Amino acid sequence: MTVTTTARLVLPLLTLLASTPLTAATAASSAPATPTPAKAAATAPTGKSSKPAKPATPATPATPAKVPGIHAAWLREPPPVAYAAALYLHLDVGSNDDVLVAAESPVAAVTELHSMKSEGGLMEMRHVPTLLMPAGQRLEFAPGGYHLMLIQLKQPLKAGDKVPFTLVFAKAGRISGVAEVRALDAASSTDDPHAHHH
Ligand SMILES: [Cu+2]
Repeated sequence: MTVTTTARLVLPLLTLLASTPLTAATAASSAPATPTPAKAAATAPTGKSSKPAKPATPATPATPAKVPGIHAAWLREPPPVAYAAALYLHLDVGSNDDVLVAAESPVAAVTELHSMKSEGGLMEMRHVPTLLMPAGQRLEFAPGGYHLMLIQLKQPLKAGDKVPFTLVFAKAGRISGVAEVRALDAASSTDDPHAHHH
């Protein structure tokens, strides 16, 4: 069971490691995820009891697991005829490792997770089906790196509009956010490959 889970996570992890633009603000605390308590001796000595039998420890729930948090989500106002637009955000992963498995937005027919990197002088975008989210980290989806690709926009998006979207995690489930559409300024318009057809 553990093995298959690990195997399932390895691929996205490699994807994560291979793509540098996604910066994790927090240094990875490489503490083992599940500290294994020393196992009690298999055979309890019958003679002397080392500890008084205690009633089961009351279920003091540890601090509730922190779910992923979405911050500072935005996208650049796309040209009126744009087919697609890139949405950026910061993501605090929460207290569990998780895997981002899907994204949705009502303003687009399809929403995909994309990576972007420069290859031979060209910015190349890739569809990333799933992405490992290491516990406790803040991941930055920013221009030039990871983004949510809103494909086949159903409506024009204007500066000031709020665009609802949802990220779907393997463990945490659906987490929704709202991205603000920011004005397309001349300085940044030329470096945005999303301004053109996908
Ligand atoms: Cu894209």
